[in-house]
Amino acid sequence: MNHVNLPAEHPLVDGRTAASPVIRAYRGDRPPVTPVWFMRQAGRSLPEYRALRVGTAMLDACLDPELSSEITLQPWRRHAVDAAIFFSDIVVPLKLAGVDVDIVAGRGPVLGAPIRSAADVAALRPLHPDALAPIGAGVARTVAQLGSTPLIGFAGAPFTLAAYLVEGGPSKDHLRARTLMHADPATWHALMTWAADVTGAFLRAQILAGASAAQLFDSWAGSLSLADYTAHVAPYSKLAISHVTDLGMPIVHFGVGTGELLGAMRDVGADAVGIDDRIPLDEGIRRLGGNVPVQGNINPALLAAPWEVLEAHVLDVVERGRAAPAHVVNLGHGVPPETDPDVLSRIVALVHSA
Ligand code: 1CP
Repeated sequence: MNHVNLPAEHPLVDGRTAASPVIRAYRGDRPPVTPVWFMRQAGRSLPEYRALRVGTAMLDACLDPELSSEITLQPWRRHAVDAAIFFSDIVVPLKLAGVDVDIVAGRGPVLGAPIRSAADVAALRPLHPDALAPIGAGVARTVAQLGSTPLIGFAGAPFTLAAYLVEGGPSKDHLRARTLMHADPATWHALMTWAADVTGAFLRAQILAGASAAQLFDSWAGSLSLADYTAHVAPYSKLAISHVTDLGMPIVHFGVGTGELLGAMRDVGADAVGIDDRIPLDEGIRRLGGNVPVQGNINPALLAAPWEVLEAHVLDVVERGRAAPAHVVNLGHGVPPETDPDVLSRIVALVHSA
């Protein structure tokens, strides 16, 4: 791997994480023990998270390096997962670029005003690199404690960001964004190019500060047809990824309900693909041609089922994952807030012994 543009003391360069099970698996080299981490492993399922967050708004927590680092480390200490994922949010770089966005408890990202017209998009400002200093500082504090466990940096893909920007907040079908790409392709192009540059810069800051892998979340891409995805979305995901390809870390690409898009999502430049729980993992592996490392896909609904039911399901996921060159066990989507954290610790032990 070529890491010439990473600092010599980066964990991928100085020997700490390059041979870790997660990094090996993302590169298609199956490690002896199957690695596991959970999307949304930091957050409301942990009492220690809820205690730390009292009195601090979500975005303020993301921009406080001490807090973001501590919250990132909590699930790693508790569950012995094989990777930590940096505690932040996909809308943080939008906020840092001056967009009026807040994360409303129980709802998600909400904008002061939606961004839909050519004039709205023209008023968007670039993200000044200095604004990313709290992100780099949070990442650096975190990797200083993680030792040989890799930190995964992440960012939202341009379409998922546009789904919030155009709608003005969470939506079910992301209909306005799906209309805009056809109704006003020039404005769509300008918006998606801006989003790709801002989210790419956010990802780059995390990698340079010490993250050893990158996950691009196109959570809502599953609302798109393959034709729309290929024509109006994939080029901008590619542009976002182009901000970090010179750094040589592995990239995972994940979306919800993307069974029809898996190959196209890989083709934007991903080393590994995350698969949600709507299709069996071996079917996803087959659709990817059998030669792509995968991540997934425990059904989050089963976290609250009796242990025997969940245990059989986890072992089935591990078994189906053997059809891929390598497999990182994860959920099909994030940890539900009401999850008993001890269940997650039990899954880690089970996967490691399977
Ligand atoms: O106060 C709180 O605790 C708010 C809940 C919360 C948390 C813990 C939000 C609001 N974001 C986060 C952290 C977060 N967001 C992480 C942390 C790292 C980890 O996984 O442990 C990550 C990776 C994200 C990324 C994110 N934010 C995505 C992509 C991943 C996914 O779940 O699909 C998306 C779509 C968001 C938007 C968002 N932020 C928060 C919420 C509730 C939402 C979803 C809203 C919606 O349904 O549209």
